Parts: sequence; structure tokens; C-alpha cells
Amino acid sequence: MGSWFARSRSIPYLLKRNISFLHANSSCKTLPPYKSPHGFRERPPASILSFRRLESAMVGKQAQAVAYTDDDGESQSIEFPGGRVGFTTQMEFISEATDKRVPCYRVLDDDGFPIAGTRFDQLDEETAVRMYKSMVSLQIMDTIFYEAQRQGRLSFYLTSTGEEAINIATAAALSPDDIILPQYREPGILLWRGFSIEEFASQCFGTKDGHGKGRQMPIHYGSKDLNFITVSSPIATQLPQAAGVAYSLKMDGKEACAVAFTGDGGTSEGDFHAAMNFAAVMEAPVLFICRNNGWAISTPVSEQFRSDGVVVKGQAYGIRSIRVDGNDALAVYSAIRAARMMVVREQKPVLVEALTYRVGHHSTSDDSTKYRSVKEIEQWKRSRNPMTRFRNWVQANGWWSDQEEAELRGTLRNQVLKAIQVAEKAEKPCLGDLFSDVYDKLPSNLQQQEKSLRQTITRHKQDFPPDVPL
Ligand SMILES: Cc1ncc(C[n+]2csc(CCOP(=O)(O)OP(=O)(O)O)c2C)c(N)n1
Ligand SMILES: [Mg+2]
Repeated sequence: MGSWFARSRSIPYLLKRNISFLHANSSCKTLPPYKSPHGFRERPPASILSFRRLESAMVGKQAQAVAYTDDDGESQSIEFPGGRVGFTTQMEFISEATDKRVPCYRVLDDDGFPIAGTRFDQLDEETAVRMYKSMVSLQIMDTIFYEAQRQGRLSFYLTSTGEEAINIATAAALSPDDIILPQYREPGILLWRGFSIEEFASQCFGTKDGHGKGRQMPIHYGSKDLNFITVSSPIATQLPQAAGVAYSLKMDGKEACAVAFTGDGGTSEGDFHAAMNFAAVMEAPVLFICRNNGWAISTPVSEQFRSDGVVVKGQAYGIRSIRVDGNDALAVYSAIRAARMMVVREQKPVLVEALTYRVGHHSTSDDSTKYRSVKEIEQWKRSRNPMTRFRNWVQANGWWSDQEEAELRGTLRNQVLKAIQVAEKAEKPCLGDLFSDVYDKLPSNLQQQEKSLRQTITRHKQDFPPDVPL
């Protein structure tokens, strides 16, 4: 049985406990002021000034202001637009790096044993088992859909392998009313909210029942009923939209937030920065979650940014932030619960950076062994597997057994295979659907395009899929 500390979930308590978010307003310590030999406040002698100049050419580890004071020992400061700022006699640049990287909050060790002294939100048996089953569903769906693509039955696919804990533990920690603005590697949220395997298959195979009616590539899921905005291919576009969605929730007085996902690569887009600033200034209740999985297709994080990852960017924008072990379902669950509560109660954004590893290829259009070693991939798959860690914990609690595992995997495998077989044979959306659902009345240019397309199909029937009703 894991030793946990169930605690009251009040905001003041959360702020004091081990999950301590990086505060936007950190206090700045001051060194003793320069004192003239006469006791008057005055400019220091030139020799000291030049010494200080030389000294200040070296960049300090941290900005430590040497403030100067007035006769009463008060620090000199004035009100600038934006707030009161103290003065310093020392010309010192803020360092580009700190000695220590921001630590990563975790609950379970690599083998799934709770680390002594770690505090986290207690999970009841029902939720824990449901979480684990959902992770297995996601894994099995990914494996079979991926194989189907390799067999040429699907045009494209993208797995969440290695990121099952972020997907499912986040979903479990949120409210169904929270509006999700995904990047594309978050189908587990939909799964948790009740999107069926059959619905995933319909979208991927572009059937007439599929969301989007075959007008999008596979994996571009969406569901209005489940508050999941449709995936869009251009990365990071969802982030400024999330700030807007959040602001509208705020105006309507809703007890819900927007939850926006991005990958590490997505943070290099201008949209990421616009979104963070907009959300901070407008105090929009949006929870930004960055899945930092080490890679943006073939670009490693070392070529993506020189900051200490993504978490530190929160403070630059005035946004509270935390770094969490994304392969630790319990840590993700606790951190997201706490973050969501802050976002909704305080009506302000929060940034969560979840450290993880993309075990699969970027997508079926990628072969990641061309730019990273198989050894590295295998190490993450075996020793830092988020599912094995969580399963060990659930099983140690006596809530899961090897027999249940075998039964679940067998049932799910059959369900996914059947869903694929049905979707493959299902009727395709009709040609007219290509032009519907955007405008109330079809504009003349689209009417012209539809006419031209139909004429082309009549002339070259053999080049068009025979199963698309005209
Ligand atoms: C605006 C834009 N630029 C480039 C691409 C091509 N592209 C698709 S995914 C991707 C990498 C994204 O990496 P990351 O944000 O780390 O997400 P991950 O795939 O690791 O989950 C790129 C560059 C795109 N889809 N949109
Ligand atoms: Mg990435």
C-alpha cells in the first residue's frame, strides 16, 4: 500500500505544500548599500565606481541588487509605469542561467514505489483502476492503428507511446466542463471523456459517421459534446485561441478553464509567446500544459531552446509554473489538480511543464532511428515506462492482478480490431460534404469549384475512389 498523505485541498494549503509553483513575483534580495565615509548618501568615489564597473562586466549568477538608501535607511525607488522599482549602484546583468535547474515534482520512483515524504492527492481504487485501464486502451489502440497504417489500410497515424500518463492523468484531474485545446498527441483525454474506439476508427478511416466527415487527416479528432476542440495541424495555433476561450469562460462566470497543450517544439512558435502574454495580462483562466518529450520531429530540445526548458518561461510572462515528471501518473494527477484549482479559483493562467520522452516515431511519416539511437529509445521504453510504474503502484495496492491484465488486453484487442474492420467497410461521406458545414449559403466561388470537381470526376472516373457517393 502506498504511503500517501491525503491533505485538505484548499488553495493556501496547496501553495505551502510540496507542490510549490514558481511564483511570478519572487522577492529580490539586496546586498548592503554603499555607505560614504561621511554618512551622507553620495556617489561612491571614482576608484570604487571603476572597480564596480569592472566587477559588473562579469555577469552575476543571479541579479543581486546593491540598492542605495536615503538618510533613513530606506531603499531608493520610484514609481515607473508598471510599478515601483528600486535603484542599485551595481551594474550587473541577470545571468542567462542559474546554477540549479528547476527540479521536477515526482511521487513514484522509477519502479512505481512512492518516494518517502512525497505528498500527493489520494486516488481512490475506482479512479486509479479506471486510469490504468484507459492507459492500456490508449496503448492498444495506438499499436493496432499504427500497424494498420503500416499495412496500407490507413493513410497516416501518430501514437502517444511514452506519454500515456500525461494523457490520462491530466484527463482524470480535470473537470469535464474544462475546454481542451489539444496539439495532437492527446487522444487519451477524449478516451477518458467517453470518445469510443469506434469513433476514433471512424475519424481515422474518414467514414460518413466520423467527426469531420473525412475532410481532415487521421488523428484530427474533435468533439463538441466532450469539450474537445478539433486538432489543427499548424502547431501552436491553439494556444492564443485558448487564451480567448478562457477569457470568454471568465466573462460568462463559468467554473471551468481552458486547457491548452503544446509540445516542446510548439513553444518556439510566436503563438506560444503571444498566448502566454495575453493570458497573463488578461488574467485568463487557462492551463498551459507543455509535453516536453525531448523531440520536435528530429529536432532535439538542445536545438530548440537554451533556457532551462519551458517551465522558466512562465515567470518571464508573470505566470505561475511547475515542472512535473510526465511519466509519473500520480505526480501529473496531483500537479494538474492543484494547477486547475488555482486557475479556476484565482482566474489566472498556470503553466505546467511535463518532462517525458516520445518513445514512438513522430508519426508514420517519420523514422526516428535516423536521428536518435535505438538504445536511448529502449532505455525509456523499459526503465522509465509510465505505464509499468503506475501499474506497479496500482497492483501493490491490491487493486489489479495479472489475470485482469490479460483479460483486459484480450478484450480491447478484439474491440479495436473489430472497430477497424467496421470502419474500413463503412460508407464514405458524400462528395457534397466537402463543401458543407462552413458557410450558411455556399459562396459562388465554392459553387464553381464543386461544379468543376464533378465535371472532372465524370471525365476521369477511374482516378477517383469508387466508394465515395457522388
Ligand atoms: C506551424 C507549423 N510548423 C511546422 C509544422 C510541422 N511540424 C509538425 S509536428 C512538428 C514538431 C512539433 O514538435 P513538438 O511541439 O515537440 O510536439 P511533439 O510532436 O513532440 O508531440 C512540426 C515542426 C507544423 N505542423 N506547423
Ligand atoms: Mg516534442
